[in-house]
Amino acid sequence: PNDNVVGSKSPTAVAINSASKAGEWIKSRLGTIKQLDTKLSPQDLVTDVDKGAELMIRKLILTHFPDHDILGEEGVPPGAAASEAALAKASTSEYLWIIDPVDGTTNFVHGFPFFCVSIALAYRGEVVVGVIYDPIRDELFVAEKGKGAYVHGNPTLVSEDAELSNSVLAVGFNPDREFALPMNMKGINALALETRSIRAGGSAALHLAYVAAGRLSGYYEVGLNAWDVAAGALLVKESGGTVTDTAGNPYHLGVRHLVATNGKIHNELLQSLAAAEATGI
Ligand code: 2AM
Ligand code: CA
Ligand code: CA
Ligand code: CA
Repeated sequence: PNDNVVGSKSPTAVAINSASKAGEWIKSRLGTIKQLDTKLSPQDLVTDVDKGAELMIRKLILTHFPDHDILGEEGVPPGAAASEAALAKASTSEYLWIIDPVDGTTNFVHGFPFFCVSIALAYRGEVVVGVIYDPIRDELFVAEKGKGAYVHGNPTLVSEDAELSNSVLAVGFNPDREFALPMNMKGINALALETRSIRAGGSAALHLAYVAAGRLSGYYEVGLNAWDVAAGALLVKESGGTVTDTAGNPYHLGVRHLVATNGKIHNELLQSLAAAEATGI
């Protein structure tokens, strides 16, 4: 899976083409944001670039697959209940595309160069294609269920670290300050002491791509949505890693409290979060 399949009509090719085109446009808009809107809170940002990129991706997908369903972050009303209702409704779809047009909007707005486009395709509720594109580094991550995962055509493989103590993990501070932030802070407190170090880059999808590529040994965050995670979860699994909720149940589209690792540190990480009461479950 690489650039030379663009133009054919496989779902993977359409996902790659859409993510690349949207990503290039997003990059071209970096530093130009004049109007900033918020959703649920002053921390929950949205721009015309988020909306424009989602429309661009929707149009490209529907050109090739007019009868497929699409769940995009900017297409549902803000709020956890809304996203869960949309997901439940969408679970009746045969083919469902799950789009995060800009994952890392806060970074995009502030010029911190760590954001991406995330596009997944689920067949009967199971993710079968995952594409993440980082337009700043021009890195394209592609996974197909049962066929492995790649960054620009080179197979990705999770890291070898077998213990938290020599692992670097990513964590997140997503802006739900009532429920998720206190929970994430408990986990961050524990992991800061038990790991080699932790990072919080501000893009759930890119963190997952980095776990897949062995650049991080794991990622933990409570309070995510399907579009943050769907593509990245497949990338991690197809790279030999493990993805569960914070109770250790296998990943599915409704999982909001996520643990993704190289597999080797998974149980140690789950136990550490449970001991810190940082699971949200
Ligand atoms: P976004 O940039 O697409 O909004 C950072 O920890 C992660 O939190 C990002 O992937 C970010 O995605 C996500 N995020 C932003 N707002 C959120 C919200 N209100 N609830 C849950 N996650 C959110
Ligand atoms: Ca958002
Ligand atoms: Ca997101
Ligand atoms: Ca987004």
